[in-house]
Amino acid sequence: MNRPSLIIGAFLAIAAAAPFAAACSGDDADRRTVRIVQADDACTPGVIDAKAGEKLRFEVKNEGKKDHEVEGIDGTKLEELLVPAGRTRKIDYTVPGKEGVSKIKCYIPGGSSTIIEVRASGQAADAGDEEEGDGGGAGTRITDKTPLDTIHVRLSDYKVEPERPAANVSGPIKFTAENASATEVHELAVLRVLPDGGFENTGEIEDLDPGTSGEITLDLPAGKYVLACVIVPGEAGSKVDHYAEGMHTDFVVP
Ligand SMILES: [Cu+2]
Repeated sequence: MNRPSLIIGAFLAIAAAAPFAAACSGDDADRRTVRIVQADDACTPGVIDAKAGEKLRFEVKNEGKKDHEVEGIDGTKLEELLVPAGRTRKIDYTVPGKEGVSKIKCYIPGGSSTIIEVRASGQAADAGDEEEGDGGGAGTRITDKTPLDTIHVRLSDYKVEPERPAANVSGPIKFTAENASATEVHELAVLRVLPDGGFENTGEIEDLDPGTSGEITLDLPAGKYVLACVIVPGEAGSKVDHYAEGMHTDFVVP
């Protein structure tokens, strides 16, 4: 082989390898940024159009005076994200690899809520490693440490009733929740009260069908908490806001 063809050969090898390298390692570069703006009465936009399998980066800007949360609901794999008043936070989301609608709840616990629909259309941009929602736990303080205390909580229409109003200790605390309702899906969210009066959603036992139970262990610092069901209209087939209906109760971690 003479020299010019060697150079051409090397060039072709690089040209062929480049898109592959981008697909493997350029995760940040090929994410499309989608801005979500939170005001105290609603979040916008209400609909996000995307391609099946598309990689998105939500840039969530809270222009309100209250802390907001965003999280995936009804099987959408998006962890809770707390956005304090006046701040912007980013979170990555990969659209499921087939056509359909994923729901994201943008809300103030006990306040306004918007369900944002991510509408996936067309062929998968990158079919493959999507995961199905499992209705399991999610949250920021989930731990696999051995719990130091266990709190049993009864959920009904529309009450949250822990067996005790306080834990015995701070640290890893296991919550078990039973949904005693005959008809409604409920969940248990452990909300930590922040100095500004907002909430951090430390973890949830999500989407408990009537008559079912679940558990979660959370590593909790001392402080004031609220045990709540934060299902909003349009989530899990509900027509009402469960927190507003009374599904919240104060709880203390000493
Ligand atoms: Cu509920």
